[in-house]
Formats: sequence, structure tokens, C-alpha cells
Amino acid sequence: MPAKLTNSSNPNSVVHEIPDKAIVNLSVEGEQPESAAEQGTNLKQIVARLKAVLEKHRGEHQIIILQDFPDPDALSSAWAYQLIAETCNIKCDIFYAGTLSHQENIALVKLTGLPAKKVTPQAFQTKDLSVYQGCVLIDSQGTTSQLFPIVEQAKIPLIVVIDHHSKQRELEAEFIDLRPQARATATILTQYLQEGLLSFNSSNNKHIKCATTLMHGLRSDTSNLLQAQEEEFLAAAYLSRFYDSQLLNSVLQSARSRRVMDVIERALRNRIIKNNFSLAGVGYLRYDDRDAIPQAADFLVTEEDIHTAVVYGIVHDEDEDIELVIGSLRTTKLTLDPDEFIKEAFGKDTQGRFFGGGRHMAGGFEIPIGFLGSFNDNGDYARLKWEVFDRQIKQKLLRLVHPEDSVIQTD
Ligand SMILES: [Mn+2]
Repeated sequence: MPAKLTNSSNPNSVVHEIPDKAIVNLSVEGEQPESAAEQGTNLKQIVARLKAVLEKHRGEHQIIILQDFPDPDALSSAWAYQLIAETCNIKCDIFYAGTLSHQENIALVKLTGLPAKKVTPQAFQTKDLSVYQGCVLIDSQGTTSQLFPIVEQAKIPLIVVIDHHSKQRELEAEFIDLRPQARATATILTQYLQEGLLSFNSSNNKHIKCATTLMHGLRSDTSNLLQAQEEEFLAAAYLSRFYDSQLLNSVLQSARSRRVMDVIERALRNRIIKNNFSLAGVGYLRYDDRDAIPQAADFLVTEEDIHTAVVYGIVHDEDEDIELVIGSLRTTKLTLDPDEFIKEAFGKDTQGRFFGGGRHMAGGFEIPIGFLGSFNDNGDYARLKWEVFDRQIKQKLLRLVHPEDSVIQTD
């Protein structure tokens, strides 16, 4: 039965006709985890609602927008959604801005033929988006994509959001499955498969490859299943019937580039340690090496007595000629919420958007450096600029890490 829902926190929000309880928001903070039985019935309802939404849009053309630097969880989940949507004759194109910079992601896409397309925001601006009747966000809420604002501007309705990050913004879509307690979006998509939205078939090559990418997505968002919960193991067990272990092995064999190693080395050399936090600025990075930052954070957090690592640097985007401070947080401290930590450390931009956020045990941030960015090859200027940002970021982080130290001496 259709019900009118309004978004009470946003008085300007449009009233949508959406199916009763189409919004499946399981992210209520402080809520006790449900029992397995409750989860089972809940899942059946979620899947039934998604099925109804897909049926409603039968035969349409949708655009799936991923975060700018899609990881295996995002890539595999988008592919699974595309295959599920195909059963309702919905054609999906998967797009991302930015690059695949992690060696494993490049290998993943190449070896499986994963159908995600890279597009620059400029090229995307000139693209005819009117062919799409709907937009889908997977493993993000649009806050980490340069493409999503363009889709919003083109007034393409947001149909589906499936994500496991904490809530980043008010969203209106016909179907929202937001589960911060899930360790990976791949878990959620695999559950949809298990509930019958699409039956994988081990003689279908595409299914085998998609199952392999989902397995990789699950593993990479859970530190090789170390942080996995029952749901992830159940999802992995299901995928194990279809996935190609050799193919996954070839993806995991891909070696780090020398430039990534150099960034890790800089992170090691520059790190400062305070209260079991390890903080490291790595200076300037090429856009294509951006993924070295989370890899360096992954590495720093393995040091003895360190529970949290933050690594950041200035990344120059040559296509757009803009510079951004980009950072990653990794933590093994169960009581530290990366989403909260990053939002509190860096706050919001002038449009009220947070500079970053996170999920279980990991987070990230992006701060455009605006007027100070680009067009300067002068070494002194570049050094000075780095020092200012480095100091400002440390200051913001130390305020939380070591509150007594928050006053930085400037002389
Ligand atoms: Mn994810």
C-alpha cells in the first residue's frame, strides 16, 4: 500500500509516493542488534521491497554511481546489482570518476571484465543523461562522488541506495538499505542473491566472475575476514559454491607499485606517535597513486602499541587541475568510531557537507584546498603550502588524540 512519507528533518524535501515502508533504514543508532530470526524476516521483507521497486521500473535504464575511487566492495556490489536488475529487464551502466589506483582493483577489473566505466566529471557533464530513468548508489551515499551532483542536477530520480557506511546525508530514494552494522556492501548484495533475487549458476561464467569479485569485496572490507561477522561468513559460504579461487588468487597476487612503496616509506619516516595514534603526512602525490594512502594507513596500524593510524597527503588532479588533501584512517580500537572521529576532527564544508566519514574500523576524508591549489611549480611555495596543511591537519587530529596538547606553538 503506498504511503506518503516526508522527510521531517528537511522542510524543503519533496513528498514522494513510495511503497509503504520502502525505506529500510536499519541504522538507528544505539539499537540492539536483532536476533537471527528477526533478521531473517526482516531480510525477506527488504528483498520483497527491492523486488517490487525493480518491477515497478521494469525495462528502464539506470545509472549506478560509485565513489570516485571504487574499492572491490563497491565494484563487486554494483556488478551484482546490475545482474539482479537485468532480471527485470533493467539495463544498468556503472560509472565512477577518479581512478582505480590500487593494484588489486586494477587486476580485479581486468581479470573479471567487471563492467564499470571510468569517466571524468567534465566528460560526464556533457553526457546525455536523459537516457537514464533512475540512479542507484552502491557502497556510498553520493558524498564521495564528483558525478553524483551532476546526476542530481540532471534531476534523475534516486531509486536505490545500498550501503554500509554510517548515514552521511539525508537521502530520498524509493529503496534504501543502509546497514552500518554490515561489514561490507557485498554482504548485503550476496544476501539478496541468497534470498532468490537472482540464482547464481556455476556454469554461467559471468556469475562465477561476479561471485569471485563479491568474495574479494567481502575479504577486502573485513581485513581478510578477520573482522567478518556471522553474516559475512554466511555470505562467503554461499559464494564459495560459485567463485573461482584461482582467479581470486591472481587478483591478490598483484604486486604493489614502486610509487606505493615510496609513499609507505614516507609515511613510516614522517609518522608521529601520540597516545597510541600514529599520524603521518606524506606530502604530494600523483592522482593515480592516491590509493597508496589507505595502504600506508593499513601498514602503520600494524605497529606495536598503535591502535589507530591516519595518513594524509595532497593529491593533484591533473584533469581538473585541483588539489585535495586526502586522508585515510585505520583503527583496531573497537571503541573508536571512525565516522564520528573524522566528522568531529574536520567538520563540514561551507555547504554543510562533512569532509569525510567512515565505516567499521576505517574512514577517510577529502578536503579541497581551493584557491591555494595548483599552478605553482615553485618548490618553496609547494613546501610552504604543504607545511600549512600538514600543521592544520595535525592540529585538528591532535585536538581529539591528545586534548591537552591542542595548543600548538607557532614560534
Ligand atoms: Mn564497503
